[in-house]
Amino acid sequence: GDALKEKTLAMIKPDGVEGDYIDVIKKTILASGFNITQEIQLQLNENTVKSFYAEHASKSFFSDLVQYMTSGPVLIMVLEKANAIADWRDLIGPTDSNKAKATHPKSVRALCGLDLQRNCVHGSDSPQSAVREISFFFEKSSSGFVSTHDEL
Ligand code: DGI
Repeated sequence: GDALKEKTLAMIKPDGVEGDYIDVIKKTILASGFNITQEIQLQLNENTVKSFYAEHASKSFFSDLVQYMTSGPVLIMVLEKANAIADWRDLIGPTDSNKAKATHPKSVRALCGLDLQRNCVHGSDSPQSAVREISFFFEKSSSGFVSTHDEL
């Protein structure tokens, strides 16, 4: 029932949108039993990406990550089902798309990702991250959920 349902944040990153993978990824999501309860297409700006990925601010790849994530539009979705957080992480596969191709050939990153950085999709990695990331992009209003960012 509803009480067992969990929400996670999914994102189709710029390489996934650019590569025309939105339809196939959404079909995979729905065929795997998730409901897409919210979605919005956004062009992220530098400050938004820096804040979203704040935990990686000290990493050597941070500036590349910010440049990549602002290079084109993204599609952000809230996915809902029982065990949504772990199941979406399983479905997308390892961070490195090349590793995904080798070890998880049916995963989304194996099918749509290009390399370690351009891995086509995001998924929240824990219940804490899911709550933070969903409220980063969406807030509840009298008319339901609304985006906290400007739609494209
Ligand atoms: O939760 P994930 O997206 O699987 O991975 P993460 O939170 O460790 O890293 C966030 C994103 O940063 C990841 O999707 C791609 C990028 N990234 C991670 N490690 C590296 C990286 N990019 C580069 N260029 N080099 C890395 O070592």
